[in-house]
Amino acid sequence: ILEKVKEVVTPSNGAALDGKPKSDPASIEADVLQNLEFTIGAPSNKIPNGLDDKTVYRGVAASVREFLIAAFNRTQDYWRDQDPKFVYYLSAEFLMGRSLLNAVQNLELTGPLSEAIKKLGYDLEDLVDAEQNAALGNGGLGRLAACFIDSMATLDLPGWGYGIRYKYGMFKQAIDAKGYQQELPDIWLTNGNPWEIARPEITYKIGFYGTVDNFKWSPAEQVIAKAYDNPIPGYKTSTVGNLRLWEALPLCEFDLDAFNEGKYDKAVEERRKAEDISAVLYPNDATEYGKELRLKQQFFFVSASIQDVLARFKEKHAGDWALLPEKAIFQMNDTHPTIAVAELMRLLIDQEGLDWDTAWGITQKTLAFTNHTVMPEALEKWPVKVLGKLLPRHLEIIDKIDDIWKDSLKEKILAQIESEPKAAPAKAAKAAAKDGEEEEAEEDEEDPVETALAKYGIITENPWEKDAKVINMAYLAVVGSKAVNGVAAIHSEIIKDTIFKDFYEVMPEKFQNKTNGVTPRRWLAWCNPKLAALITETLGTDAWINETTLLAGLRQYADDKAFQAKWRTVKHAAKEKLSHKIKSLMGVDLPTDPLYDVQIKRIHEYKRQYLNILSLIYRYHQIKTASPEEKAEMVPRVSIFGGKAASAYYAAKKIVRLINRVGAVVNSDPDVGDLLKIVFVPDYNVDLAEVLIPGAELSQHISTAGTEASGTSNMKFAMNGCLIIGTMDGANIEIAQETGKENMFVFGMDAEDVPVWREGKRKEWKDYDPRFVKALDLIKSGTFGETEYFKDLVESISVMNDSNNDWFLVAPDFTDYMRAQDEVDKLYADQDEWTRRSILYTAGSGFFSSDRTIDQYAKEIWDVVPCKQP
Ligand code: F58
Repeated sequence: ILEKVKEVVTPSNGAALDGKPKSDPASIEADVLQNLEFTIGAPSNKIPNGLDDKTVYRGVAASVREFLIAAFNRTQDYWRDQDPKFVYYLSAEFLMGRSLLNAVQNLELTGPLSEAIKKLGYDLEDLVDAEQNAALGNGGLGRLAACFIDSMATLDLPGWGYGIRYKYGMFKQAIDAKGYQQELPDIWLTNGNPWEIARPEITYKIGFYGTVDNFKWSPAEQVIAKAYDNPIPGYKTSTVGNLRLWEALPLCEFDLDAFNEGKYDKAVEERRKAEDISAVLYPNDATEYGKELRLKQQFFFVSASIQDVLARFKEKHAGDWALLPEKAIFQMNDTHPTIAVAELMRLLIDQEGLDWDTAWGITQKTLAFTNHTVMPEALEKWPVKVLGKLLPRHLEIIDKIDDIWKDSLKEKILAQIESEPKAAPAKAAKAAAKDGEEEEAEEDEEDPVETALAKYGIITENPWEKDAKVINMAYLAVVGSKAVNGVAAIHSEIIKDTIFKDFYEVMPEKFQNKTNGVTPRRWLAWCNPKLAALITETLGTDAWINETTLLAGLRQYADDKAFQAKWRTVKHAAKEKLSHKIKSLMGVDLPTDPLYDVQIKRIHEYKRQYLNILSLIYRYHQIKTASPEEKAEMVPRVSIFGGKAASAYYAAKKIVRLINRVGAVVNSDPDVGDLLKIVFVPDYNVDLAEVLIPGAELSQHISTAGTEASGTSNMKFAMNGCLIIGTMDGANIEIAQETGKENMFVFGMDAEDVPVWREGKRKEWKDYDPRFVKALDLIKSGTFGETEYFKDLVESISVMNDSNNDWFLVAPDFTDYMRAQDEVDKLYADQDEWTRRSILYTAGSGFFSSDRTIDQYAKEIWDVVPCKQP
């Protein structure tokens, strides 16, 4: 019987029995055929060449999955046996994109697999397009998490990602005929997900609501978290890491009694309520219900993940809790997982019986926190009312953490005040004397100790609601963590000066910088194969794919005319691919001679797509009014936009519409011809980025200085030899350092001047650039239609009053932006110089590999070392 079973269930390449699948083309071909027939159940009369690409993709994915699982099992067995310290990357988002090509490339199977697929009558490239995008993330933060787990595996670092297996990921964006953004659900799991392994045996109970009696929490509602593992292959290593995502399920699947009473809704109510938790990526939080659901999601995945880690720890080290910080570190990706501080405390105290101090000591060594933004709306503050209702025991714990934390500061603060020169001791004495008295109206008359303590409060007054308190989750994370980091050098400085100023002053040692990075596998080697091949040929090795600092070796060829010509040829091929992609998606014909200028990122006022489109409106006006001679001098340009606006973000949605309206007018104007094309590519996502980035020649990273924490697409563009026009913001600054500031089109106010401007000059400034005024006039006069609709958008940057204040400095930065754009045009006319710079961008991009970032996290925060199978 066993022999028979082996015959039937063993993949023909012998994966399951020998532990290592056979990777020659013939074995892979046989295995794909077997998977098509037995795993997918494709009609046998159509195998091999009567099938559609989607079906063949599923058969191929099933085969690649065998390779992944074989190596995954070996890695995880080895790690279990070696018991190294692990990092657990807690993130509400992992924006993975597609997996097939990445897995095949990382596993070094591309050659034999392509050959096998060809023999079957198909093409690997076509199959790649049949895969759904795994879009379990909003933007940069989620994609960063995906790059990080790729690097962790490549560096053999014992580590797992932990998150939520959303049923619906990031909404799909459609642009309707009038230019409006429409949101459609992202139903990505319909055809199954071959890259995951369901673990019905790995489940945890997660409680909500209920009461606390003498520190004992009795939840009123419970759901099950079920694990799904997603193997993450490293490159040039046998290590395959893991991304474990949780699905929410009901304790009781179906209430048969209710059903028998004819109450179908009630019979499935519990299931529906539970499934809501892992249903949608960041549900609308405009309503009370939405808010609570979001907190539920956060607690759900955090609790399941910590319970999971503690369960494994207990298997090995039962009772030896002091060892936990030597075996595990949780990195909290922004504030979304920060309920972990209270949950780890609860599990250690209530479940494992540790005393408060021991638990707190362990917690503070086992958690670390990354901040990704200084935008106040994105720094989560949960109303005490909401959190206390959903997680009453956690509120108690947070309350106590807050008290102990403030108490611990009292002495330090008093000492600080006393050590301040002259006036300070008097103040302190006055404060001491006043103890217990009512506060004076005047601020400098207040008790300085109390005043100082108030600003450290984790639980504070709600600025938007009287007599209501909120929990500042970022503060909770800072207090509960061993390290806090920003994501680019400037950002890490800004957080020390602004949002965490007071915390930095009392514990400077906690604050670090970890400049973001991106995986050079997906974002150069795999998405731009021709450029990658040229780099490998030039450097004489492909070792740069893991050692990106080797890219610096390209510098010596930057002036070499023959090399420049080769570089231009491969860059042009990527442009052609992009042009084809846009043709197939939108039916628009784009010429490939003009400069390809790309701005792709979430649509946000601070990212200033508005500035870009205004300059294009002016460019359009110039074309319309130019003489034939002047036209002949102009540098033709294709401007490509892409990005999603949050569904409730009114201004961002108007900007999307404006771009689309301007595009419609410009592209159909016969006076313009090929001098300017403006396209908005709908549904910007990871797989589009993989075509847009290699094809771009200029990319725009033009946020108001001090607002973009880092940016990561800027790094991807730089790696692919795309020049940057940008402000001195986020990682642009470091990219300028690495590639030479003189090679970047830098413009605009810098981060120090922006607050000064906002405070002062803005009020009396009237010095609008005539070109800016002209561009706005064209919108106002109806050139692009919908004057009424665009009215408030126009006024938001041109009429100063209480609601309009051009907070992101579109008007004052416009003139310098136009100067930088003129420089762009001028330089593009000099193709040798342009190409030289392009080469220098790639050569200077080595620092921006996420391998470097992760290596720094591992050494400077996590204390996790590589653990590679011999
Ligand atoms: C981004 N944040 C930063 N947040 O804006 C960007 O500068 C940085 O490079 C990147 O993180 C990685 O560090 C970001 O993407 C989000 O997507 C939020 C997720 C939760 C809802 C609100 C947006």
